[in-house]
Amino acid sequence: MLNQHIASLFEELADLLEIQGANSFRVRAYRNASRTLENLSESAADVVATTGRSLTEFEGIGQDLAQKVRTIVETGSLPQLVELRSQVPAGVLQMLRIAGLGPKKVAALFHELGLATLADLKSACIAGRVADLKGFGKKTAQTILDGIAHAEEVGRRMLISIARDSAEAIVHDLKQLPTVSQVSVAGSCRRRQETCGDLDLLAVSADSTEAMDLLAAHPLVENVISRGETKQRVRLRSGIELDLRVVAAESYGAAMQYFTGSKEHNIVIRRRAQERGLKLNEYGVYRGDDYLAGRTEEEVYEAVGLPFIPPELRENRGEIEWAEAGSLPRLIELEDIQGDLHMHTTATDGAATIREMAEAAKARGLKYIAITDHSKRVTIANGLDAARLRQHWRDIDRVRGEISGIEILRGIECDILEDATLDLDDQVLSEADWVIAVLHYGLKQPREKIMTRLLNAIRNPHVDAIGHPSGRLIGSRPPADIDYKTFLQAAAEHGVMLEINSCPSRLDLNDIQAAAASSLGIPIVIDTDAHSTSGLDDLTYGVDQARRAGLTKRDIANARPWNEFQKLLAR
Ligand code: DGT
Ligand code: CA
Ligand code: CA
Repeated sequence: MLNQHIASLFEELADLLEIQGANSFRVRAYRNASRTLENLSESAADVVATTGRSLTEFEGIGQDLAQKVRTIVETGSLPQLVELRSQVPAGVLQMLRIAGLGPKKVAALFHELGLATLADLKSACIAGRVADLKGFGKKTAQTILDGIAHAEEVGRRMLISIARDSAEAIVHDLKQLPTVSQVSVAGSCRRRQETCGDLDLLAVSADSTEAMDLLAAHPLVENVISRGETKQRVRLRSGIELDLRVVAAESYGAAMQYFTGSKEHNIVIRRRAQERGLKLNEYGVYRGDDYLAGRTEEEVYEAVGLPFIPPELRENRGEIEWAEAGSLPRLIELEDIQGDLHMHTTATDGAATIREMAEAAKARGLKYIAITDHSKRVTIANGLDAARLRQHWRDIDRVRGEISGIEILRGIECDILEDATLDLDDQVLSEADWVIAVLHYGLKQPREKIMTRLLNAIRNPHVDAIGHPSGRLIGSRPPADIDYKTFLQAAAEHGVMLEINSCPSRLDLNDIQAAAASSLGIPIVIDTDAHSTSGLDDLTYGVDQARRAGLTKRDIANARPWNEFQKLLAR
């Protein structure tokens, strides 16, 4: 069981307690516990289950909490949570995610108006019942309606991070059943798309009833939508739906190939089968009525004359031609990454100190990092002016002297202001080891303005990289209007690196832009933009995005060893 999963149960507990009007001290204790668990360097479940050590040795975890974690690890849930869930409907919890609604307001909507779902809430807003409620008013009712509309729009797809966490937790638990011999995620989640519409799981099991019963009772599952002999569809508490299909062992590879998709990729693969006089479906590869293959995906691809194609490439964007020609790229892997060049500390809006970030990076096997706190324009994050930045760099120097085995660059994430100048002057930028320039404000400016800003930053001799170029937040903020052809040409010409920001709501550059950038020889840096030590774990999402772009170790600047990265930087 993942720490994140345990943390989310505590977070849910805090939400439920707050809606029930519990005292704020208790609520805060659970929220703190949730954060502590997320930042834990070891698996809480392993500590509890295999080492016999007590969790109380970790900071911020007392007796009571350690006992609760143990109960979760051993039983999958908490009696207290089950009790609260029976009192507060899931729809009420979903209201918390609507902009403008906190636990107090949600409690009023639930207890005083009896609203239990988003649909209830919407009709009550339209009917004027919400505006009439004490402490609400017409304006709040309208904000809630707008929030619901937005939630309906983005709620249909979920970020890959949430998709992966849910899928992997359920896969892990299904694997524990002795009757389940194989189980894996398929669909867009396996292809590592930025967002997933629903989750698709496949299993081989001697007893499908047992697998389906486990899923029906799983702590992440809200309710069962439908259940047949071999297929079950459930709704998760996060709102997303999941299909579990139980297939025969000889069909597992064919089903994985079919349900991984994409549809566009599968159409071409099926056509190749037909051209060879074969029939390909989710059960196997057939000649006439004779079963030829289907136990593994490798077999299926081999039957159509191709090597195995990594799921991240299956979008019919050239991967079949590469496979045919034997020139599939050896995709970058998480283990290839040597450094992380974008992260924050308590100097601005990060949760950990320079030292904690460096130690955490080192513990993850990284050989070099850049500390890149915000520049002064970002006032809400307590951005640094030149004087504070120079002091911050002295602090970094001190930590450098104290920790061995990891290089720490004195960096800055410098805003490209709305008037196209940089937020800090050239003198101070010239003293940095590493400068990432970014757009944060004025993202809605017209294309020419945006381009002037980006091109000015690229031409500045002190700028090493452009971070999260489009500034988008998936599902909530649209990207800036960039002319990528001009942008990429300028970056290539001036030797400026471009970032794939690994934050799951950013993933910026996206896959197509990253492929285009790399094809021009621009070194790509995959950064986490971590704001806490656990944020360093987001690297995996950036690596997945790079894999979808078809990139290899050679294409990624921070996959190079320190001495080679240094040379690249000196250019
Ligand atoms: P999503 O859920 O919207 O993020 O995207 P996917 O790719 O997971 O799509 P989904 O869940 O509808 O179906 C999973 C895979 O199953 C899909 O990638 C390809 C395969 N599949 C589903 N329906 C069809 C179909 O009508 N024709 C073909 N060729 N394949 C299909
Ligand atoms: Ca899907
Ligand atoms: Ca599906």
